Amino acid sequence: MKITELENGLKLEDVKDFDAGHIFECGQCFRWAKEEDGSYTGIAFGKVLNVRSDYEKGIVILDNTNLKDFQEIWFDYFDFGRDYGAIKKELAKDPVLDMAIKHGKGIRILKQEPWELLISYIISANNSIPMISRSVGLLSEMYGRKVQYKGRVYYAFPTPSELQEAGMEELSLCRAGFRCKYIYQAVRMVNMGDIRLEEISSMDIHKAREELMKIPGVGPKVADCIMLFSMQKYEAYPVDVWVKRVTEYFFLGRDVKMKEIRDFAAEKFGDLAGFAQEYLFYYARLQKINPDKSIQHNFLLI
Ligand code: 8HG
Repeated sequence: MKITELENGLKLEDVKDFDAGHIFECGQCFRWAKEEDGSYTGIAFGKVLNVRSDYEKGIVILDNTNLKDFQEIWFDYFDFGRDYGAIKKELAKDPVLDMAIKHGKGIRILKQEPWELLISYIISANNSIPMISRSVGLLSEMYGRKVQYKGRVYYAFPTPSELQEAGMEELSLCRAGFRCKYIYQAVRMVNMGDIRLEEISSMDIHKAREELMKIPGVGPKVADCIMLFSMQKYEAYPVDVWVKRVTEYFFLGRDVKMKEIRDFAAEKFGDLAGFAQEYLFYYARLQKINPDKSIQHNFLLI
């Protein structure tokens, strides 16, 4: 990758497998918004960044950053150290994955922050992506630090100590409904040291899942999302309704229990299950796969 410094940013060339739209709209993150010019602006690690990309030319422009932050934050955040070409090649041996990858070839799994993802995915339970984004945004506006960029105000995701100030009633203003009491409890568990997210990150997937599930509002699916998107547990295969549908529809041909889907993914995709999951999740939502309607299989092979 070639890096050139710009006025208030960086130009990256010879970048492979990077499409800002795929990355920010595949469903893994909640704090990035598309601008009128097609670029995306978001906030992570307390910093606002604007990203535009050209997949075919292999160019990525990062605005509002510098070389130091790129090396310390964004290189890892965008998982630039990983060869997604090799992952796609391996997964595309399966015709269903081949098709899903064609639609989301520029997806990369972001390395997000465990604390932010714990709360975001507690909010995600039985919720839709626009509603999750709204609640995470409101929580940040109420308790997070203000950051300015191009005359607009953005809000960092609040730290555990910033959220400690929030009572149950105030928390309900983030409109996360019944999940607010879980946020309240999770904040306290982390601040009391009952839950240590860095320690959990270094555990194997089974132990990490078990520990995360001690937190109210965290079931196996929420735990798998947190592990995949912030703890580098790439063998996790979070089974939400979309992944359930797409796995049943294309691979299993019948309704099965969650556990059976997880076992199937572990057997079929192994260490790459998490990546396979994200290509499939994005594809299923794009195609609105619904097994209740009699859609012809071939119709979807496009
Ligand atoms: O990237 C995601 N993968 C999976 N499997 N589930 C996700 C992702 N992102 C996301 O928000 N979810 C969950 O799917 C949260 C919510 O339960 C539902 C929204 O469609």
